[in-house]
Amino acid sequence: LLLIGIGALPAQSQVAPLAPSDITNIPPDPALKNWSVRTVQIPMRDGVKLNTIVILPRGIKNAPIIFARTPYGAEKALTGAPSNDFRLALPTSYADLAAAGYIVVVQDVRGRYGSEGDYIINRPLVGPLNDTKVDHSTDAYDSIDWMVKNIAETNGKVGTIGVSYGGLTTLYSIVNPHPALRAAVPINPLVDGWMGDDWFHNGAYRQSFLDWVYRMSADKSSKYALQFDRQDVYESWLKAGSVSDMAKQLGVDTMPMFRKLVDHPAYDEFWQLQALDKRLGKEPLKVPTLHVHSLWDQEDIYGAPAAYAAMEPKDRGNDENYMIIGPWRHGQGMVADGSKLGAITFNGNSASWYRQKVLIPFFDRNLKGSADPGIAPVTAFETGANEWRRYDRWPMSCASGCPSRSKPIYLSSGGGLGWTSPTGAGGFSEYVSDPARPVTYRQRPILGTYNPLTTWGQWLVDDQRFAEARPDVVTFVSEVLTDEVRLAGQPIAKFFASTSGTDSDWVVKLIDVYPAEYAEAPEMGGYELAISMDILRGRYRESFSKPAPIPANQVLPYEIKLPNVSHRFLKGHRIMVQIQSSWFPLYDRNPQKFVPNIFTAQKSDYQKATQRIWTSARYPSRIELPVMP
Ligand code: PG9
Repeated sequence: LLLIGIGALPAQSQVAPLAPSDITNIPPDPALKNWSVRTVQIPMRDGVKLNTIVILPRGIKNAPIIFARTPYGAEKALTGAPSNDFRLALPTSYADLAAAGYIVVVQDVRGRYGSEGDYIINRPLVGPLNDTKVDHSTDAYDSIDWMVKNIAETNGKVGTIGVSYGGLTTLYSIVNPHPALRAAVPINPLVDGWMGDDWFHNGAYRQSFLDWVYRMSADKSSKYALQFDRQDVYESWLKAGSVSDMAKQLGVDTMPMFRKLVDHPAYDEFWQLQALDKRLGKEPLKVPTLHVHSLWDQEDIYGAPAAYAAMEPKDRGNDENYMIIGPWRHGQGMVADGSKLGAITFNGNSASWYRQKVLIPFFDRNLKGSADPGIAPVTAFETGANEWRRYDRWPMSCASGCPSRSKPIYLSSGGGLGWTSPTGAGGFSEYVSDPARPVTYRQRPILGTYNPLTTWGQWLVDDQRFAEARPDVVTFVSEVLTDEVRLAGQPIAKFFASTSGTDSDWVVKLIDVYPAEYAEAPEMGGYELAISMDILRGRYRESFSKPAPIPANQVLPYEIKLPNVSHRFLKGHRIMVQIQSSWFPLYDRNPQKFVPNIFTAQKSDYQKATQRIWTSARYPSRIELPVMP
């Protein structure tokens, strides 16, 4: 059979010639495409031209513009699935806005990607920190001015939007705003880089952004990326020593932004003058603003509520300064799926709900003159209960001046947590904090922030049982709750601690412990969900701008303002507090010996310390919880 088969093959000359190529280079018929793009170079007042991409849904006219300014590449707005349909081609948020009848404009900030000029990371406003005549406020102004005069399809009204760094440029657009700017939506903005957004939290340095510094400084379009020498960066960082040691190893130490960090470890004027909430508090409120906050924002958990609070006193009619608080990670409100974060689910797609019910109606009202959609001044997702709630202000509960009053929950020796203050004398919980074995912020292996396999965006909802199991983490837990506990505001940790060292970090975590047996979702049984946690570098306990050694072995009061919560502890759950002295390698290690600048600590400076959290009548350590009726 085989022989017959071979014998039956056609002779070579009968094979049909291959066509030169199947590639025809025929673009889709423009009539099939429901959008178009125009790239323009917009001149600024100093002659520098900014690369700007104008996205126009087909047939659009007399339409408002939604304007975003980014350091991460405006072109990336166009790198969705190649499609003749903008719903597929654009990122979800831009696609939703285009579908709602908006022209979407995305611009490279000066000095990045296609834009001319010098790039300065977080370029401050013209003034003591900026001796040029241009900043993000003037660039937004000049761009808007050009757009309303040169984009024929617009109705002359503009709204600004952006996430994170783009949230910062959005907030800058409302400082001395152009008259055509009628609405702003800063999302998870970087507002105060020292107090609680990207660079530091209460003075503890977030070294996980060292590779960000490299990417943003090495060239203008982040062509280069650096890799750590280990997949588990915990090891890379521990081997390296201080942040400066690592920076030298990676070649970041001479980059201007890194020098600024090393030269300004404390909350000096460099940071104070850039704090946008402080600045916005001094500006008139001219542009209706919707602040977007994510409860589990792993990068900028401070910014949105701080900017909202700074602007709120100017909103006399309670109808110009809005906030939405979602159950999200950084930027999750703008992406397709808001139905879950890590292991936590939200009873539907909270992100698309926000875009359709709040974001677009907010823009429609201010940019198209649509009827008042009745958006609440504050819309907050209550995690735990998984419900959206409408409030007329934020916070709803605090020590004084809010509709409800916060209530302390006390730590007790032996690991309890309860509503009555301790009566006895002398209790404490002790642990040894060893910089050679720092507590990790999540379970190892810990992948770099830019490792394609990382789940960095969800670390704030990681199950905290891994930390509870360590001898250098102390845990306090309540009885099983027989009533629900609702929180709406900012918890404040007020605790008494001593250390055998002369400097120390303190990390406080407020946790919802699920019932051990959880029939609804058995895999969640016993889950320890952190709802609010933060770090304080002890040297700043009296002043953020003037660090001072901690007197060894003295019991001292500490206060940490924890991130905002909108949460319901359900019946059958328990409330937990964990305290520890490192959160590595997200934050650099405190040597636990006072040194002038922790960035340049020597290996010999790192020492073990014995830590005590005091829990007596004299030292009633507690968390002030923003409880609701
Ligand atoms: N949160 C980001 C960032 C800004 C500045 C420094 C480091 C990170 C961002 O997403 O833009």
